[in-house]
Amino acid sequence: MRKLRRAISALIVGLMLPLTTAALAEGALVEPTGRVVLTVSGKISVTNSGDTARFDMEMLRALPAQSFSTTTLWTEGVHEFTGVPLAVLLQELGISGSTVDAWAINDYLAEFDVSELEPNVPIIAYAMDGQPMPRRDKGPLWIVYPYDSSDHYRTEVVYSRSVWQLDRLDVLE
Ligand SMILES: Nc1nc2c(c(=O)[nH]1)N[C@H]1C(S)=C(S)[C@@H](COP(=O)(O)O)O[C@H]1N2
Ligand SMILES: [Mo]
Repeated sequence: MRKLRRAISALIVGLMLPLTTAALAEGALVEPTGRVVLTVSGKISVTNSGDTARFDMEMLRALPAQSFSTTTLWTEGVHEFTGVPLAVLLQELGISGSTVDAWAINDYLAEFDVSELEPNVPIIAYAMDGQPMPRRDKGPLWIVYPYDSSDHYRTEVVYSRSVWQLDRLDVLE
């Protein structure tokens, strides 16, 4: 009898530990205090608002940042863009899907293959030349590639993935 009880206790502890660890990991994302600029839904394990992860600008700026200078088809001259790499953001959220839909404020949609993402390209840019981008200048969030650095970034597919006024990501199977 005592043996059985010990076995059950061990079983309960064994079951509880991973649950506790998962709960802690899921609680890791702070709540937005400013205006929400990006909502991530779908197959993510880190959330702060029901099944979604909502970010204000401050939360995005707190993630590892990447900057590069490039021209774009849609701006004049060379500009420095700063943001969080899409791959880094997805990793922070513990995604399990393989496709990501990126939606703009006007419901424009572009699809990304997670396996094709480079560690630092593209970025979800939140600043151009160190300044926030207003909506009329493709902001506040714009998926940007270093177009000048390689032919591979000067293709119609990459252009179509250069979603400006990004406001939602949805992680799919
Ligand atoms: N928010 C948003 N981003 C967008 C688009 C759009 O319509 N809305 N068009 C995409 C496509 S298909 C391309 S080729 C490029 C260039 O769009 P343009 O032809 O309007 O310059 O921006 C991409 N990013
Ligand atoms: Mo396009």
